[in-house]
Amino acid sequence: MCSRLSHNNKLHVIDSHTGGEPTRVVLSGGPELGVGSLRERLDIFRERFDHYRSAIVNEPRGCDAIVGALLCKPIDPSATTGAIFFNNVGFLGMCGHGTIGLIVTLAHLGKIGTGLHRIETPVGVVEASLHDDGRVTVRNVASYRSQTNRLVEVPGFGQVTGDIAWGGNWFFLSPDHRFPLTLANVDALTEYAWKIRGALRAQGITGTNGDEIDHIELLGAPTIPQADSRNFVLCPGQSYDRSPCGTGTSAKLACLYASGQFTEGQIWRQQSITDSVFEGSISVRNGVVHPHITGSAFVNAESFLILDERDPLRWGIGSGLSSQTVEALTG
Ligand code: PYC
Repeated sequence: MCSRLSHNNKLHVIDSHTGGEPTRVVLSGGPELGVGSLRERLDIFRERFDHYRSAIVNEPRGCDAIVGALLCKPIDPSATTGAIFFNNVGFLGMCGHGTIGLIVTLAHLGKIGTGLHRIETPVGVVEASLHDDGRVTVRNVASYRSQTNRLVEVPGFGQVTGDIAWGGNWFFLSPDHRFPLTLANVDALTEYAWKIRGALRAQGITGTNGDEIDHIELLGAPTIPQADSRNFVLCPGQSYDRSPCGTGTSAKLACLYASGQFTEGQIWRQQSITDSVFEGSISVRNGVVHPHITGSAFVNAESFLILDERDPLRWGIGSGLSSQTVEALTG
């Protein structure tokens, strides 16, 4: 049978996981997004090439938990690379576990060594240090709490209180939940967190500038002695973060700092629902908090994704795109 695959139908990817949460780095074969700012390139990706996002992370090649990272040429010459992060339903401003996975992937390829690296993202430049022991510390974007003890009326659950904070994504952080934060309760936690998210949207409760709060972080006591807290984070596509969530841990650190419970020099150990742990600390300049998140990632696959023109599901299940629509979008 003759093959109808051309060079453009293949994407070279490397998969890794950071504390259980998968990252798929696209090295080549992704959409051509031009040379604008990372924010402009993200807009082009979203408006014209969303089918690539779906093809890369959705079934049948991916799963709901995978975060994709498209490598882009950075504008800032001091940056090692640019990266646009995306998931099963859309795009992320920043991704902590994904940045750790990206750094470990670049090291696996021999493209970087230990030391400090700058990564340009649509929400700003983040710095990441690769340590001798293979761990990575991400110095995240400036993070802050925008609302404290905000009440939301959640259908079926009543009033729930939480803080609203930015850690590179918007989070509603709440210690209010009826279910122990264990893997056995993932379905109940998912349903509860999803209802909180819906209630926030319905009641017009947003981040700064009306941004949607699309991550829900439930917090509780740790179950391992080396941790300070355990979390369950529900991501925008209704999948839970297997890692302690880099941006979620950043949002938590911003809240702790704002309430005077955490300062420079301290370490916060955040346990995830799968028991992986991130270490967090902060640096503060003129009142602006930058969280530093340390974790480990492991490369677990290197492959080519094949977009076979004969495959009716080549753009992923749920992309909702016919091949005619894709042709119209891409010209
Ligand atoms: O680690 O920041 C993170 C993250 C966001 C969504 C999934 N992981």
